[in-house]
Amino acid sequence: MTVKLERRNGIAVVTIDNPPVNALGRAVREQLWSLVGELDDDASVRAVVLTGAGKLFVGGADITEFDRPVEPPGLPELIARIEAAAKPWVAAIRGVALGGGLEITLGCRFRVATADARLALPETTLGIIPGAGGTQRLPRLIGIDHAIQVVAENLTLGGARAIELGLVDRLVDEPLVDNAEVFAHEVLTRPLPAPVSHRPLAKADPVLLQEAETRIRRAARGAAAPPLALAALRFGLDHGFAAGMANERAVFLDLRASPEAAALRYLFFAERAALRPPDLRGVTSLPVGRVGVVGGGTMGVGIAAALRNADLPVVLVERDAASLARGMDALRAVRKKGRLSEQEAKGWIGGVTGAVGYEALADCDLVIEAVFEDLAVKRAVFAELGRICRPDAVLATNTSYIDPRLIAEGLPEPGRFIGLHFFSPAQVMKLLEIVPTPATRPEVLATAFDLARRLAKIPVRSGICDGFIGNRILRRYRAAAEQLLRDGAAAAAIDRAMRGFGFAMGPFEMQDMAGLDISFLYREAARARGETVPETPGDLLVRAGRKGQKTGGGWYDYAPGDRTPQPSSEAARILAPMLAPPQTLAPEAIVERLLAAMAAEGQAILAEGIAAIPTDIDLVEVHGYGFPRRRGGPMFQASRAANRT
Ligand code: T1G
Ligand code: NAD
Repeated sequence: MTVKLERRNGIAVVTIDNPPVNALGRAVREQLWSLVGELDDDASVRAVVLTGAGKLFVGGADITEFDRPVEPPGLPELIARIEAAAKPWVAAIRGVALGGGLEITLGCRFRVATADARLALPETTLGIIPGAGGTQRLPRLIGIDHAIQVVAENLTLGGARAIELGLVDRLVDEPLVDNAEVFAHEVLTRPLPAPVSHRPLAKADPVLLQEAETRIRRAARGAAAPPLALAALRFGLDHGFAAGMANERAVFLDLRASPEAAALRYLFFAERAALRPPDLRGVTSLPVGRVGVVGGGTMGVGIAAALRNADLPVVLVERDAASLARGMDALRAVRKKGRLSEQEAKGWIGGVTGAVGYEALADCDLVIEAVFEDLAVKRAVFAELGRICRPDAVLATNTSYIDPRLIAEGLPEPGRFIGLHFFSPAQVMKLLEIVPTPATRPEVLATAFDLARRLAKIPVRSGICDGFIGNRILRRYRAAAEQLLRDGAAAAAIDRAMRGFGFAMGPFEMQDMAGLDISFLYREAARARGETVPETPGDLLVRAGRKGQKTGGGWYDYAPGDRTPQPSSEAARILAPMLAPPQTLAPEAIVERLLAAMAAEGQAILAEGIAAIPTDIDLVEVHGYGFPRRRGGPMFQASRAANRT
């Protein structure tokens, strides 16, 4: 039984007990459905308390059911049945009440909650809208303006705010069910309020609605669900509850079957699975209480900030006092951007000890190296770390391209060494590529995954190859984009097509921002090693001094102080010898070509065992390289394309 019933002195306590998150799957709905009738017919029952077992109320409808047709009883019908029940239902909420979990409380006559309650309708994050009355009942409780933020902008309400807004009738302490029972007896002594669906809905200020429309469309960046969630709210406002419910359900079912929702569901489960790799189940990670970061440049500062955001004490080591001062100033600047109180900000920066020289790292449990991308420099650092750090301390490198095995050569206890590849800015980007060497011990690998969970990162294990998973696919993506250029397509058209697909920037705009010289130096190093690397359009530009925004021009021109890409006749002149006559390609054709190149490289990566499963590649692309979340990733796109043919 996933729904338990207990009778207490005239109050029936109904507990949803469906681990891990009490999702409202078919079995739960069926049992609740029959319980409503049974309790209505039970003369000894005067009111019903509905609650969830364990640390939360309900995590929503069962997302695993979304790939198949809805099975009766549907959630809207069940909630309407609870709302129309002869006995009042009181929802008793501890922890989260999300999606359908919040919607079922709106069918209850009353809601009580503990202070830790978190109430939200995150459906738009899954590419859908609430489908069981959230867009129609919520505004009748908290007003349309607040409902817009919850339904279309994924605002989460805490217990205190929910009381303020009238969503929750009382905040109660634990024991929750006991206090909900007391509350139930109390409300039976006075006239019951109307069911939520019968309550009036105040007209909305048209200016407010228009502002919301603009705000939500901009934030959605092409995603379908948020604007449709707002539209469903407005439809109910204009056409009343019943019509609003019918419209909501139709939009919900339509989106539920959409490729966008399928992509977001795919990522929902992939992200959760990534945190708990099956082969590390039962492997104990090592304790990490103090972390050293060597190198206080772009990455060192970001990594230190990510560690501080997870409340880990940090020792930041630089090669000289001036570099250290620069690093600490950069950290303070990062801190300023955070929403910290003065006291918290003091504690945040206070948790960083700056040092020149490695002795300060002697009692660190983990040390992450982020110095220049140069093998000799990195080796010298690890020679020092091998000498100074405790033999059980985990030692990690943040290298982007260098083979970690080469960096670890000669290191005492190589089993404690691992690659931890963060992405810039490291305190923001969620991806962490974890690159073990053949010598890396399982508990060290488990420690890396544990660190990712503590830093709220998405960990993806990568084998060792040039560029690991992400930079290798990026190289292939760029090469394919340059091939389109050679074939006569314009850089601006290629960028426009990829932005239309959902990327924040196209490949050429992105390279101008990062700098064309990084990949140029990489090719030059290969040529210096005697490898045959044909000249590329990018090489022509760099040789002409065009490295991107930092030189005022790369694929595009940039006015001083302005990051807006401007078409460049100079770039066109330099590139002309390498390009075919101009041709216009349809945006879809451009997107298809570039996605196919990414997926082909992904397939090669899987075949070589560099990545274990396609979702790993998609998580890398979505969380490290700006692949639009609502598209799932190149491997997801490729599998959908394959299913279409
Ligand atoms: N359905 C099915 N499985 C779910 C689930 C759900 N709603 N939520 C979580 N899981 C699984 C998850 O995959 C993982 O599985 C395990 O539970 C623990 O999750 C009609 C249609 C609730 C805050 O969007 O935000 O209602 O990996 O690791 O960190 O309008 O899960 O162990 O096999 O995340 O403690 C709306 C989604 C649904 C909330 C708990 N609800 N869930 O966090 O655990 S749409 C959501 C969460 C809807 C109605 C519509 C979080 C959590 P496994 P976890 P956690
Ligand atoms: P950076 O040039 O901004 O910073 C490197 C810092 O290391 C400098 O401050 C320098 O003073 C310091 N340093 C050099 N030698 C040192 C030594 N012996 N001891 C202590 N400090 C020393 O470089 P970055 O962009 O932060 O890159 C650092 C590493 O991270 C590189 O391996 C790079 O490939 C990798 N990485 C960079 C990015 C990125 O986007 N910048 C992303 C991922 C990984």
